[in-house]
Amino acid sequence: MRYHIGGLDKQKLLELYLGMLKPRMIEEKMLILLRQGKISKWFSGIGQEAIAVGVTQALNDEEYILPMHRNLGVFTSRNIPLHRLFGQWQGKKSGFTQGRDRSFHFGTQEHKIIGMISHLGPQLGVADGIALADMLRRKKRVTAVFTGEGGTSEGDFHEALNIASVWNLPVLFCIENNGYGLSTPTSEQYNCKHLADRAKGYGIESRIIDGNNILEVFSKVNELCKAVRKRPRPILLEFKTFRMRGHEEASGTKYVPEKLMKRWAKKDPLVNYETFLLDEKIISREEIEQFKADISEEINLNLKTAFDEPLIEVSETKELKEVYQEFDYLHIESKNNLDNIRFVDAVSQGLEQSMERYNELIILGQDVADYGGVFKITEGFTSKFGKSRVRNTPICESAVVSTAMGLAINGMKAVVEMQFADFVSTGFNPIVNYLAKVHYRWGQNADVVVRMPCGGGVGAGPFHSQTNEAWFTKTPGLKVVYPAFPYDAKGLLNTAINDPNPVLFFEHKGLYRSVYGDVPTDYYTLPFGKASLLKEGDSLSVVTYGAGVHWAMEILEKYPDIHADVIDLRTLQPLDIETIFVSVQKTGKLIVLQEDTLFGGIASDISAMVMENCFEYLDAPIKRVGSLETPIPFEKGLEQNYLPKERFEIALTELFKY
Ligand SMILES: Cc1ncc(C[n+]2csc(CCOP(=O)(O)OP(=O)(O)O)c2C)c(N)n1
Ligand SMILES: [Mg+2]
Repeated sequence: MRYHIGGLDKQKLLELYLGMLKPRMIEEKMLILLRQGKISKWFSGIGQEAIAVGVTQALNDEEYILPMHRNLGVFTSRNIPLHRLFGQWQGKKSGFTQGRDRSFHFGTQEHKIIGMISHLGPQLGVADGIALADMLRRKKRVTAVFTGEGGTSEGDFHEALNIASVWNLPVLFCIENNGYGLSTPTSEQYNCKHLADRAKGYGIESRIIDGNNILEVFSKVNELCKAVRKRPRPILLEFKTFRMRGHEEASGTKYVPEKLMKRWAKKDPLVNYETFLLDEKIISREEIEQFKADISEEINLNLKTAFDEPLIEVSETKELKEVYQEFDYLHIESKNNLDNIRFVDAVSQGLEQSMERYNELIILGQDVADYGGVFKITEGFTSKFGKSRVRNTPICESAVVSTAMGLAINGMKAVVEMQFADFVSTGFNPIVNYLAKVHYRWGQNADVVVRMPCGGGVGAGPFHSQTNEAWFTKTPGLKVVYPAFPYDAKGLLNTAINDPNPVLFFEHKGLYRSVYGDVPTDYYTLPFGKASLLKEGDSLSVVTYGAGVHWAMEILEKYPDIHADVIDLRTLQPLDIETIFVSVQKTGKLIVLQEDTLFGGIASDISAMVMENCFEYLDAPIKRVGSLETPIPFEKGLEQNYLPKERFEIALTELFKY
């Protein structure tokens, strides 16, 4: 291996050596502990240390770095106290996730390290968001993000590179090409010569770097960092290296040809560099022994601290509480200056006034800029707030949601407009796995609202009509809002944007231009978790939300004998179950109406909760009404047959007569 010292001084040369020595020694210790059954799983980065260490040392401490599962060198280079790392791996309190997530699955704002989620790809879009926030604040900073070559096959990789290119974001995309993704060799992973060549397709620069040569890694990345800080842009780096151990220790390396192993063993980044330093008389054998003894002592002392730490205390209340970031709801009253406006205008007003309120609130979505979005909710926003805050995105929901997450990590707020709620399926992964879990895992909030124009009755067929809230009410960590009236839509959207937690905000597009209401012209908020009682009666209780509210009210008009409590849930998570209980205890009969297909929807859970808590009060079996268990058909008659309005009428009268 050839080393070029360039302008590096002795101190830097030693820093790079020690930077690699420490993670190597920690890993060697971990392998012993693993064999002794003292730790559970280990993903080895032995042989790849030069990349993590070289890249981290090229960044400034305030620059974010987003490592993967083999990048121990990132964590040690940012000087995390070792007992905290060991505590993390043992699920101890001194770790970073309070026993809630393992290995390198954590982030720490203190060290500007944002760890991965198992799904690999979202990491890349998150880096885009972090870099976007830096760029909007005109901070001359670089963000570095890692992926394996296997991870580059995920759509997220392509989406994130494309976004970074279109927006010219200062991100270093670092591919560690170590020959294998689990047992899959590169020949079965991709079909181009170098992954770096892919950069051309996205219109960005790339470099191929010898990932086992610490001086090459550091010097080249250091140069690139300087260049990117000066002129922000994304760069794709392919580090050629090799995975010297199994995917994780248990899975072995039987499938790796021995010849390859031998060839790469000769390129060990630590051994070669050490030899070079000795040959050049930059370091002596005695010094090396001393360094090793010091690190060994540090490891042992810190291991003892971690092992001595008691097991984490289990508290159900604490676990439940920390799924969400605490949010002090601030109630802001309207000043009674009312305007009769449509649902769609109320959403637009709420969004506009929130944009005025928070100058670090960013709107992301397809066609949301000058075009104003397909429903025209952001029409005129660019002239008021500028294109940097009202951002058209390429068609890539997953990386856009991840970008919003990155904005939140870097202290901003984001609203993502799904063009249609149906398309959230291609952004599903980061919502349910990243945004929903991040606060519980390591205390980072996801200050993101995803707006979801949803719902049927508009003749739009199976891919533009779904009301898919049940995909999200199932997932702890998300809040789900579903207003039925303009007044609620505006007040709840304002709260959703104030709330630092991830909120799925459903807007029924059938209501957009058909429902009018009196709405205060100025800013106000409404609380989550408070249903509204639209109508009071003692015959039975109707519980519903969204378009269901309007169907129920319309049908009840036809039956003046049925005196119903009509409860509009407004938010599904949190759910105002108390209001439902109180009503059922009064009426003794409950019918729950939802637009979504019935099975697995919120009506089923409400029904179960009422059964469990109000059984003695019930005078009839609870009725649940939802759409037919089919995809949503497009033709008018078929769609009407699919939707639950008519079935609701039958069920309502049956329940009344029961
Ligand atoms: C979405 C998803 N698919 C599959 C996996 C299982 N898995 C975890 S790591 C990995 C291999 C990744 O290979 P690469 O990106 O090359 O990284 P390396 O492990 O080689 O460092 C696989 C298949 C996963 N965690 N997430
Ligand atoms: Mg790999």
